[in-house]
Amino acid sequence: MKIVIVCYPTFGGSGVVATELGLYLSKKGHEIHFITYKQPVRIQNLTPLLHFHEVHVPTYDLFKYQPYELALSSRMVEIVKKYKIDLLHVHYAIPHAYAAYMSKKMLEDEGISIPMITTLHGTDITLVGSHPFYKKAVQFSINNSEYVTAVSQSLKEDTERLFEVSKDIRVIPNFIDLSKTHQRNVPCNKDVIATGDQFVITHISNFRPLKRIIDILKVFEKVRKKLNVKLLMVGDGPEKERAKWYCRAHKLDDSVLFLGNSNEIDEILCFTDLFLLPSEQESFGLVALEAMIHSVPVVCSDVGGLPEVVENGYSGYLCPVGDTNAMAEKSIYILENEERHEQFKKQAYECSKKFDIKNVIVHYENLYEEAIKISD
Ligand code: GMT
Repeated sequence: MKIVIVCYPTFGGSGVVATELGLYLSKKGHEIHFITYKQPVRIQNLTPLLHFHEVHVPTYDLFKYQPYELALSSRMVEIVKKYKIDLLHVHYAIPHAYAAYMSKKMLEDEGISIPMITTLHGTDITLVGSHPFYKKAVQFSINNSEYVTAVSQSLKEDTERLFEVSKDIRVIPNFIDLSKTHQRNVPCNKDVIATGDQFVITHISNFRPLKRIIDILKVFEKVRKKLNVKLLMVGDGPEKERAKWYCRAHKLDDSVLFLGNSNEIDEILCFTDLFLLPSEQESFGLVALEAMIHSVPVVCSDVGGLPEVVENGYSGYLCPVGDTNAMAEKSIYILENEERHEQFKKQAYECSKKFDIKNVIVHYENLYEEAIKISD
């Protein structure tokens, strides 16, 4: 099949999922065309089956806001015609689903019929999409997609609660390429970060307010009273400065490291002993799965899709949002006993296996085939 994938090219979960999906599909022999404003961060090499088409938005003084979706939909029309594309798969509803619908209509005008699939990732629904300024347009694009998928049952239910949806939303969970992680053979040098007997606790995110960054530091402070620990804060975003300030004020500077955005997530997770994700909302929590694949137990909040990813008391613990005491208690419980820690590590890895891309990809391929068939 010849498929266009539209996504955000950044470190965010939706972009990572879309990129990994495209990479895997191209390895399976499908022709994949990414259309976005920058080459996605996880794509290093383009091949005859893996293309990237940049969307340029020239600046023009009259515009206060540059019309990205206009440029994107025109680019989609151009690529569909040039490469005889079979299907559009857009990740993240805003503005991708809207732009895809426009390109679909423009193509119809030229006698070309093309199906579109929209995959909802979370914030496009729960945080931004349901805002009155966007709601109508998001609802319209969801209802006019041939198929709509959500990355968790929880996100499907949120979408049905927040929008008037006339489509049956299919749940296709996020995934991880287990074989790729095994092949990578990453160096696992814990001693560059921590002393021999120190536990490494890690958090990775875009440091937006919904990640509850200060909760991480509060949990860490409590754990530090009992155990020799170091905290790695990976990523960048609006809450980072406040977090640094908190560390200074609470004299945590010597045991908290802020690493910024990183392409070395596998290397970092390889020597991590525990992962913290106390988010206010998380429709799936891809980063929790990325930790688990590296045998890292996860202590997180009991929200959204996280209970579908992390098994309470098995691959980690789910605690009420904001309950930093419970999160600290569970973290200490996992780490303080070596045998127990080993058990949790093994179980975290076991749990991650059900999200192997090999098991998930077939759901997308089947959906693509159905969509192409109905639009013929
Ligand atoms: O979590 C973020 O802030 C990034 C966001 C995104 O759109 O990239 O992540 C969302 O999509 C991910 C991939 O499907 C999910 O794993 C995240 O849980 C989801 N974030 C939220 O729901 C807050």
